[in-house]
Amino acid sequence: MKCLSICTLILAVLPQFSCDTKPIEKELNPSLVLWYNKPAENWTEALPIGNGRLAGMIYGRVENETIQFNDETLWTGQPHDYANEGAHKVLEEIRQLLWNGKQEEAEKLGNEKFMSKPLGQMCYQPFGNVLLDFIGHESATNFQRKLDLEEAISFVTYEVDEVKFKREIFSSEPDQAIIIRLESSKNGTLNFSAGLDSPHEKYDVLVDRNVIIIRGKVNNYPKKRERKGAPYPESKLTFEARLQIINEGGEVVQNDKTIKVVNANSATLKLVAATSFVNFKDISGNPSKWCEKQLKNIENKSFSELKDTHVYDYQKLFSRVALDLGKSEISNRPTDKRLVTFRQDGDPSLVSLLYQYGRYLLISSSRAGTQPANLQGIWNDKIYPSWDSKYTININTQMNYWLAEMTNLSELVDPLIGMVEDLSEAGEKIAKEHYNMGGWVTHHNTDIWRGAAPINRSNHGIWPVGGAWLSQHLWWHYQFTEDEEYLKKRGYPAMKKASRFFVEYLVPDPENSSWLVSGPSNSPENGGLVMAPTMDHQIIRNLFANTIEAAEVLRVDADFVKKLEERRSKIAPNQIGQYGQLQEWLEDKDDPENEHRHVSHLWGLHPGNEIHPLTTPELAEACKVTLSHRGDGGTGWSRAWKINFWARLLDGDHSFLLLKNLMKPPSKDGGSIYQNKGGLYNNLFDAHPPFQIDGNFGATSGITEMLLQSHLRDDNGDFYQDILPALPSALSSGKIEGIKGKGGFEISITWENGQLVQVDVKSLLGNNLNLRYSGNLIKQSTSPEKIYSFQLKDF
Ligand code: FUC
Repeated sequence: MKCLSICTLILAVLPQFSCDTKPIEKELNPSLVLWYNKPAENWTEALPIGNGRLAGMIYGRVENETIQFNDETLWTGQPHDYANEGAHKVLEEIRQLLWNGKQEEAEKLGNEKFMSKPLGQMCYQPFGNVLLDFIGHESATNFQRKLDLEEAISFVTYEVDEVKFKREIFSSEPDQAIIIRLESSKNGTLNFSAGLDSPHEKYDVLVDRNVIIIRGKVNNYPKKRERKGAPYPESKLTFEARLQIINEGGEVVQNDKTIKVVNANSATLKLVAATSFVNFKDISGNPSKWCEKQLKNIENKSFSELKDTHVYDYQKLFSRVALDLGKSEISNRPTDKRLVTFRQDGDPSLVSLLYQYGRYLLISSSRAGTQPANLQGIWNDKIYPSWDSKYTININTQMNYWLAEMTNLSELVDPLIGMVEDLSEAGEKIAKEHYNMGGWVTHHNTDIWRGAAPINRSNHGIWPVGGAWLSQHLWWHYQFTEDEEYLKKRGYPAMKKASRFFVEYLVPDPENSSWLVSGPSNSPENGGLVMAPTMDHQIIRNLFANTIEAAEVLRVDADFVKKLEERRSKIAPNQIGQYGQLQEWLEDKDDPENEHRHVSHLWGLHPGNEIHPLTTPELAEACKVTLSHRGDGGTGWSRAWKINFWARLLDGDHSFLLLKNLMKPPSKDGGSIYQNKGGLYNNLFDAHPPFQIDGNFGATSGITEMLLQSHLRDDNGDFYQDILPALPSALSSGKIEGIKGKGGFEISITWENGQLVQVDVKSLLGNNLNLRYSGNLIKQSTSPEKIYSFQLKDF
């Protein structure tokens, strides 16, 4: 009855809505469970699991289950030096051509003499598939598949002839394996056959007792040669996976390449996998040995032990943050149905689901000691994925990590820090060969081999601030944790070397010689090769400021600090142009009709902190003008960035509008016009399109920015904790627990009817607290581990 009346109510506003709230086995928390009543037809409907390294995509097919899996270290190519030796000889000429307005010639020279060797980088690869056949299950009823974010476990349940079948699948970090549990409700009725295959050309499968083994070698990069004929490096990585099948009841029958389980009660399958990758310079690993050892390590562990260990480990991270935005009857529908109507019904619990999904995906794709999350996290089924599923660092990789510190997942930044450390080594050679300068530099893409030279084409490839932007995350990690040991050993050395490059790189502007500018570079990926793009200046200012402060914290390098201060004060300032817009370049040449997906020159607003309505109101207004030119559409990640921008501009409703524009099924034609792209697939993976994970992470960051911002500081350097700075009217009541502010504060906020009810702040480091709500400030000294509570009346 209740459902009926609510459905009728909604039907009045939603013509295509159908009442689909079927009774389901156990109550599914709509803020924490993705679920569906049919199997996945394609990859972007399958459900992702991962332990930072080992990924799985579960289709939930009844008779022919497929679990497509990856190991994050399986890439084409081999250790490679991408430097174009002596490229620096044309640097000055490119600059002069640009100063003289000869962009085309400058780009031509860049393409001929300044680019990476080869011109592209390598690509992330799929590994294989676990294939499970359940003969006779075609007639299944009561089907459901789900992904429970609370425990990071995917389930498939259905009935055949009144027997209930259940699959439980997870990727365990502590046990470094994908575990598949198969159960039936009646003893002796579990029958299936298991196999492994791979999309690579060279592989073998064999069966050894109750283990299926697959061994192979990665295909070569799909393109053989670059434009000028230089070959792409040959693929050298080898891989191996082992699937062990442990049956309870019944028996095991070995075939040549598959294993059959007959008349069992239940079975546990353990999948381990590895490659010969050791690090970006070393591929001498032995995947066979690793798999053998790993299976041995877990051989005596029962399913329930493995599951308990997994859940305990995962929840240590995931449970730190809880978000409740309320729910209603419509929240109980399958996830794909909820997505279709979200733009009309604005179901707040779908917002919490997407929020926590971002955290889930980061925990699943980025653990200490692994590779950072790439364009697709660690999930990829294509031999030739879009943009190679590598690391695009002119926005995408950084967006992947915006949420990490603020949603209380600090330790997951470790892989990004590790990558920056590698790049600070590989990029040293590029600084030398391409610029004849010290320090290190990285351009707009990198891969597992830490390519740092400019790729593709000069008009967007020559962009030297990739490493400088990445270094922002090194400093954030310190600001959230104040871990001095980390800063000394890892963060500061890379930041200092990045700054060293830019001390030499900046040049005086010929029209105003007291200003220093960047170039040759580009404003990603708009307008071609130029001198003096605004974004570069904002990033370099930020890098210098952070390096100066880090040196002061560590009490080192006083002379270098002076030099950075002097250089920093001369970097060309932000400019407001003829339409009142923030200029994308030093020259006032923005096109108000241009709806380009990148909004690079607003970097200083977000993720930078040099523009804000309270501190630089004119520049903040100019950012609004720019955003009105760029519009409210774009690719998935572009929409996600705009959620963050509008939150920083303290406009919660506009921020929510962008969130709504992101939370829709992707347009049917794939969105040939960039402005019409974006959306979410049925499994809530963000659609560029194609799938790109940055939009997921950027959305979680943007929702956090609506509720808490901590990037502004007072004159003593203490951070303001701005509570509900951009609360949208659509999320008028709710509660968030455990998010983090800079300076070491763990914060929980309750609000109702658009107003704060209570805020609890746990001080982790004993810093001074500047708690601000609705323009009113509470100042409070704190002690570590103490919780401070305030209510609306206290402000
Ligand atoms: C940048 C963006 C594209 C895409 C690619 C991976 O080049 O401009 O939209 O996200 O990265």
